[in-house]
Order: sequence, then C-alpha cells, then structure tokens
Amino acid sequence: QTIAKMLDFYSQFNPSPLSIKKFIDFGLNASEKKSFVFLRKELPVRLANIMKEIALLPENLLRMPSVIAVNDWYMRSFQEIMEFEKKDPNDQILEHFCNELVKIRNRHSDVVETMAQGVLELKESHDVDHHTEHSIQYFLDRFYMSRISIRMLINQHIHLFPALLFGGQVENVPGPNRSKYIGCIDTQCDVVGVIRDAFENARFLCDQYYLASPDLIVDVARHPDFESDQDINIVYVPSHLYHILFELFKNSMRAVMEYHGSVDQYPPLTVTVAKGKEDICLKMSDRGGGIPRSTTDHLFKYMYSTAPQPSKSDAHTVPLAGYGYGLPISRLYARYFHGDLVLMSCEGHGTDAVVYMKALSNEANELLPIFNKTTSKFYRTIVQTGDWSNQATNIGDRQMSTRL
Ligand code: W6P
Repeated sequence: QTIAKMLDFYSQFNPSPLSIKKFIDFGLNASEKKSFVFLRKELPVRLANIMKEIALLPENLLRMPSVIAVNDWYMRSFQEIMEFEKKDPNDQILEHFCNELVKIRNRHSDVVETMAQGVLELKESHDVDHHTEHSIQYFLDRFYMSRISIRMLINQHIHLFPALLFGGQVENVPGPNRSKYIGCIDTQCDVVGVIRDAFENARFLCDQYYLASPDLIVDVARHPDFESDQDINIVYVPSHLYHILFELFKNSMRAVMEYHGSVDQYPPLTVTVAKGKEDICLKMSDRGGGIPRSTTDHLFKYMYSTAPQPSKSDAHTVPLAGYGYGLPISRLYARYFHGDLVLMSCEGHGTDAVVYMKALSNEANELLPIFNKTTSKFYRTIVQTGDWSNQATNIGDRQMSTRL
C-alpha cells in the first residue's frame, strides 16, 4: 500500500467532531483500548483531510523550503500512525502508541512559526496577488484549526493514559481525590483566575518594556435574581482560554501605553465576565485610543501581520510583539468549540474585545475543516468581482467614473 493510496482512502472520511461533553464522557468511561481504536482511525482521517488541502496550495508556496518541511512532518506522522492500522491492541502496542503520539506532538510543535516562515519566503521571492493572498488566508485558518483539533485529541489520550507514569490512569481515581481535570479539560475552570493569570504575565512583559502598566478591573456581571457571590466556573480547556486572553492583554496594554505616553496614571483595562444561558462572554475594554474601523478586519489576516520578525537575540525590544499570528490564532481557539472572538474599536477612544464561549458543554462542539469538492473548488475559483461601488476590484467602473 502506497502512502498516496492511504491518503486517498482516509481523506474520503469526514472528521468526527466531539463536544466537550463527549470528551468528558470519553475520559470518564472509555478504556485505553477504545481510545486507541478511535484515534488510529480519527487521526489519519484528520491528517489526510488537511494534507489533501496542503496539496492544493498555490504552487509557488508549495515550493518554499519551510512548507516542504511542514509537509514532510505530516507525511511522516501519517505513516507512523498507519503502522497501528492492523495491530492487536495489547499492552505493549498501547504503550508504543502513546510514545508515538508524544513523538508526533513534539515533531509538530513549531508548525505555526514554520508556516509563517514559508509565507514570508513566498512574499520575499514572489509578488503575491489578491487571489493567492485570499487562498492563503482560507488555508491557514483551516490548517491551524485542524492542528488545534489534532493536538487536542493527542493530548487527551496522553493525559488520560500516560504510558510511563505509574503504568496507567492517574486522573480517573474516584472519590475525593478525583481531579477536576479530564485530560486538559478543567470541569471547574475558574474564569476569573485565568483572566488574572493572563493579565499578570502580560503585565510582566509590559513593565519590562514600558516600566509601567495599566491596572486590571474584573467585573463579574450578575443577574439581579442571583445575588450569590459565586465564582464563575466553566467546563473548558484553560490553556486555550489563557492563550486568547494573554494575546488580548498584550494588545490592550501596548495600545494604552503607546496612546498615553508618559503619565502618572494609565486608564485601567476592564474585563466584564458574564454567564448567560447560552453564552459565556468576556469583554476586555481598553482606553488605548482604538484603531480605525478599516483596520479591524486586517488584524485577523495572516498576510497583513507577516512582517519579518526581529531576531530572537534582541528579545527585549519586542516584549509586546506586534500583531503576529496571535489574533487570528486566538480567534481559532475561540471558534474551535463554537465560540468566537470579536473586536470592536472606537478610533480616538479604545477597543473592546469580546470572547464568546458556549455555556453548555454539549453545545461546545469541535469546529473542524472538512475536505470535499467545495474545498478544491475554492482554491481554483477566482475572487468574485463585487457589485458595490466601494469595491476596488471594479477597475472598469472606476476608470469610467474618473473619466466623467
Ligand atoms: C487596540 C488594538 C487591539 C487589538 C486587540 C485587542 C485589543 C486592542 N486594542 O488598540
């Protein structure tokens, strides 16, 4: 069986999205054997789906050394999981599987930076037209989302069934010692705690660079009928939430510090936390002068933010690094379990960033890219010409009005 044949085979299946609730049920009830049998099919399906899409990238991007490297990692990982296709799940195989997953996860740890490097290589060697830029945006959103999901599956298996630690399950102990974690899901995730944690770490960088930083005010919105002083706990992956908030805090702090210059007091950042029936919302507000409405959308564009990075040796000059891939990837983390990240700015005043999460764990389903005919059509179709007067693609119209 050639690898190309296996890729064709597994890419015919759609990935099976799991909800947070399913992850938890699985973590509480499923045996290692069951997890193994699920993953040896689901991982190749998710890998093959996205590998088919890599193959559709613009040719000149596919030829960039960094993109070739990333593609090789995927090939190798796919092949390694194929080795388990027909294996009988005895203890030795299960342990070997776990070790292979750790290997695969580590192999792919620098994928985001390496793909960004590939886009840079393309920019430096070619003129990137509108359509290519559009394809790359579309691809990277899907590619990074696929990666988030694959890492989630791998992490759950590794955490639930650690191969070498005490030969088995440490998380699944019943009774009072039972952890509130199921894999990387915290069943009582203290939202305000994660907010303060992300704030403190961003503040550390801010203080280093600006020698000052804004304060934080956390405001827990409460329904008047529920006067209880309870913390807001949710079922979520704290590392994902932390990633999003750390990124937002860095952006807000930089805006506040740059906008106000040297003053004694900086306006604080405020985070409002609200828990409704359907959504949990975190609204982070800064008074950092805002950004023009016309640039809001650009902040989520990979090509817009792909500027050559300052070398790592002068790290102290980029503590609150620019809009790298931070915002687009944070939005993917929010969307991964059907939440969202929205920016609303008032130029001349400040910016609100709202993070939405699903309040119900059975509605927090993975949002996954699937590869099908529509996908391949997307990469071949040229960008539609707009039919509103404001669209720059209407070259003919514009010339007409200039002449009049
Ligand atoms: C700004 C720009 C920005 C991006 C993301 C989050 C907060 C902020 N504030 O001025």
